[in-house]
Amino acid sequence: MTNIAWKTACYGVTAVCALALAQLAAAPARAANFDIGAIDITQPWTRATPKGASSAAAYMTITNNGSTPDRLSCVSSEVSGECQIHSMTMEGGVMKMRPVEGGLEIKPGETVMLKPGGFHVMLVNLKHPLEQGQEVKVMLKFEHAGTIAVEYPVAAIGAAAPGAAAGGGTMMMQDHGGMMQMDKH
Ligand SMILES: [Cu+2]
Repeated sequence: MTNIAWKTACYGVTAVCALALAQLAAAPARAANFDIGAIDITQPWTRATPKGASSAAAYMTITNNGSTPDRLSCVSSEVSGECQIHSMTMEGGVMKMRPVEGGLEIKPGETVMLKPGGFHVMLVNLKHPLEQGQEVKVMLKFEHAGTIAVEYPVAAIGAAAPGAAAGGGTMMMQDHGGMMQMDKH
């Protein structure tokens, strides 16, 4: 494994994003689906944050089963002062994050995965660290489908995926059954 010191431009909240990309750990995971209108949200998850971190990223898979495009924005979360939808792109060897203007478009029939290294929900100005095994409630707004509260189970610090033994070849667990019961409380 290479341990790359990612550089991010995240409006002054770089610490967690950088750490999250660089660190590797196994993650517990539970799976829950959230539906509103034509929008189907699966496998929401986030990660525990190191002490002093000011932000965290949350992830999920979103499918638009409708016939019109929809747009995702983040309204609020119970653990942070603010929340935003960010994109992440590699530019000249540097990872850059920025808010998605006007919301993240999800086209009819399209599935968009928010995941490390890509789109994510950015929880800015954390009120307290996120702890593994907890759940974080976030209010999301879809322009057409409406507003929905989604619960994000908190995986280990630096986890690359929910329920995965993290690393370069990350394996996403498809099975929502017994394999995923790895939480330790
Ligand atoms: Cu971000």
